Amino acid sequence: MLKQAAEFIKECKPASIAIVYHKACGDGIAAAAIVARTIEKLKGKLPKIISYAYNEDFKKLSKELSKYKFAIFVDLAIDRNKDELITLSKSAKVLIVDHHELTNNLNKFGILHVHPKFFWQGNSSKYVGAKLAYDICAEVADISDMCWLAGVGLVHDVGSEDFKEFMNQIYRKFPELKEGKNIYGFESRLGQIVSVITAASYGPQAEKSAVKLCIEAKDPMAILESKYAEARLLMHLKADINKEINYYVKNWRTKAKMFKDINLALYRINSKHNIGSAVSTILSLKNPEVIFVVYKKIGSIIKISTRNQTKRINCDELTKKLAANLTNGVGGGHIPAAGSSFAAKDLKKFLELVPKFVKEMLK
Ligand SMILES: [Mn+2]
Repeated sequence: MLKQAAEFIKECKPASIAIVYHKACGDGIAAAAIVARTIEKLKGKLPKIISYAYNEDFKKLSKELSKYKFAIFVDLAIDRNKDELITLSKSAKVLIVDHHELTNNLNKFGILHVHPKFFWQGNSSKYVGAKLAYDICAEVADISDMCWLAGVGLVHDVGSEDFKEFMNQIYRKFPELKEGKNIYGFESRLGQIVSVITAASYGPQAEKSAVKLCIEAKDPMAILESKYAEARLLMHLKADINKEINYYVKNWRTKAKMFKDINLALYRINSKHNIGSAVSTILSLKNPEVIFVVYKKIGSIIKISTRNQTKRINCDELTKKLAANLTNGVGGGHIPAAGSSFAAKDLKKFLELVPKFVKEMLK
C-alpha cells in the first residue's frame, strides 16, 4: 500500500498537484511539508499546499481543487466526504493519507486511500499522518534529512512512544534534539519545535510561516535558535499563546463545569487564539481519568476538542454523535482525541447533550 502511494507521487505532474491538510494541525503541516519537499526533490518544483478550514466547506474546497490534476489529502479525515470525493476523482487523481477513525474505505472507488487499518496491526491513532507521509516518501527518494518532520507529527499526536526505534533514529541523526525531561514527549527539544509549529493557530500569517518553516528548514535546531524569520515570528506568538494555555490549564478546576458522577469537565475557553486543542491535550495527559470537552466560539461556529486518555469513552463516537445532532455539525477523530464544530446558535443544546451522551455511552 505504501509502495502504491509512492508510485502515485512519482507519477504526479508537479505543476498540477495540490496537497490538502487541516488548518493549524502540527501533524498535518509536517505531513504536507514532507510530501511537498519530496516532490520538490524529485521534480524541482514545489506543489501547492492548501489548508482546509475549520468549517470544512467541501464545496469551496472542490472548486479550488478543480484546477489541479492531482489531489493529495494528508492527515485529514476526508473519507467522511465519500460522495464528494468520488465526484472529485473524475477530474483529478486522488490520494488520501490519513490515520483518523475510518468512516469509508475509498479504495473501491478509484481513490488511493492509505490508512494504517489497511496494512498495520497497531493502533491507527499512533501511526500519525507525518509518519505515514514519511514512510511513503522514503520509498520515492532518500529523505532521511526530513525525519525530524515525522517526529514533529509523532510528538504532536502523542504517537512517539509507539515508534521509539524511529524516534531514536531521529535522535541519532539530530543528537541535539535529544534533550529534555521526556525525549518522546512535549518536554523535549523536538517538543519545543512542535510548539513553535503549532503557533500556526494564531492566524493566517502564522499558518503560512509554520508551513514555510517546515518546507525550508534544513536544520531543525536552527528553528529553536531563531535563525529563520518565520521561527522568530512564531516564537513570539507562541510566548503569547503559552501564557493563555497555561492560564486555562492552571485554572480548569475552578473554571470548568464539572459533572462529578461521570468525571466530565465541560470547559469554555475565551481566547482569540485557537488553543482548545492544546489545552485539552495537556489537561487530559495530566488528568487521564477525566473526560474533557473544551469548547470555544469562533465567529458563528463553536469548535470543540474532546479528550480522554484512558479511553473510558470513545471521543470519535461522542463528537460524531454531537455533530449529527447539532446544526452544521461536523466531527470525529480518534478514540482518545477528537474534535467537532457546529453552529453557535446550538450552544445551549450542545451543553445539554454532552453530559447526556457521555452518560449514555458510559452505560
Ligand atoms: Mn494526525
